[in-house]
Amino acid sequence: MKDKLLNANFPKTAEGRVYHVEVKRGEVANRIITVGDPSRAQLFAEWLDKDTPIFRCNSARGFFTLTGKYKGVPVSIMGIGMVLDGQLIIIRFGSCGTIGKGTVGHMVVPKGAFAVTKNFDYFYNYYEDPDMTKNEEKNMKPYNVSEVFYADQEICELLKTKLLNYLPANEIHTGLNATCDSFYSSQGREDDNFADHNKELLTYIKKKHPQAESLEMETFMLYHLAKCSNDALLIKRKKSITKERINEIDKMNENKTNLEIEIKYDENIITTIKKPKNSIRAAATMMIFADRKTDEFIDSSRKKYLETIAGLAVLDVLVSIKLEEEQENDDNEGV
Ligand code: R1P
Ligand code: URA
Repeated sequence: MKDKLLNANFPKTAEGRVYHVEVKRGEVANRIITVGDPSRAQLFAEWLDKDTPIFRCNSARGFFTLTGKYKGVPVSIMGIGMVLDGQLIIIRFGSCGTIGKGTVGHMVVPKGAFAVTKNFDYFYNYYEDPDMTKNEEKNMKPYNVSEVFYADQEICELLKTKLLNYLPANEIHTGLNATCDSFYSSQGREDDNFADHNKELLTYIKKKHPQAESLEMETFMLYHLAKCSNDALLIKRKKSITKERINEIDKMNENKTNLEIEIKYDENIITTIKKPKNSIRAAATMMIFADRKTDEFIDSSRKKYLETIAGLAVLDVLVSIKLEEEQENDDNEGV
C-alpha cells in the first residue's frame, strides 16, 4: 500500500482503502467466497457473468479481491492466502503495534511471546445466557492470555547487535510480544459494529505481562512451534528410573543446548539425548507501525527505512548462524 494510512485504530487511506485488503466501500459485494489459493479465485472469475466488468485488486499483503456478478447477483471472491514455514532457522520480520515503551518507527526484538485469543465459550454463554450466570459462576473472561514462550536468545542478541548499527539503543525494545488472533478485537481495537467485550483487554494484558511491548499476529505461533520441536527429544531411558527422578534430571539439564548430551540418569545408567534434526530455532523482529497509546501510525519514509535496515539485518543474522548439520560437518572435519 503506497498511500499514507490514517488512524491506528482502523487504518485506512484518505480514499478509504483499508490496510490489508486495499479495497474501499463499493468494491466488495455483500456475498463473499474466500479461498486460500489465488488460482482458485481465478477459476471463479471465469464463471462470473460476462456482461459485467470484473473488479480486481491484488493487495501488497497477498489478499486478492475479485468482484463481479453471478447470475446477475454481485459477489466477491477473496483469496486470503496461506503461509508455509519449513525452515530450521526462522526469523520473522514483521510489523506490530505498541503498548509498551516503544513508539512508532522503533523496532522490537521480542525475547518471548504470549497468545491472546478470543474465549469463544464466553461469547457463547453471553448470547445463550444473557444473565451471564454461567460466565460469572465460572469466572470466565472474554479473552485468554497465555503464558510466555521464549525466542532463541542467541538469535535475538544477534538481531539486536545488528540493529544497533543503525538505531540508538532506546529505539530497540526487547520486551514481550502479544500474538493476537485478530488485528481488531483481540488487539483491543474497539468497534461499535461488534460486541467484542475488549474495553479492559489491554489493561488486563499489561497486568498479566507487565513487560508486554508489542501486539501482532504471528510470533507466538513461531516461538511455540520452535519450543515444541526442541522438546521432541529422542530419549532412551531405563524403565526402572522413577518419574520424579526423570523430572529432576530434566530440570538440571534444561538449559543445555548441545546437539547431543550425555546424561547420567542414575548410578550406573548413562542415557543419550539427541535433538532431532528438524528442531526449529526461532526469533522475530518487528517494526512498530501503530502506537496504541497515541493513535499514531507510521509514515511511509520511516517504514521504508526500517524495512531496508532491518531486512538486511535479518538476512545477515540468518546467514551467520550455522545449521546443525553444518556444525556437525565442521566438527567432523576438525575445523
Ligand atoms: C496485521 O497488520 C499484520 O501485520 C503484522 C501482523 O502480525 C499481521 O500479520 O505483521 P506483518 O507486517 O508481518 O504481516
Ligand atoms: N500489526 C498488527 O497486528 N497490529 C498493529 O497494530 C500493527 C501491525
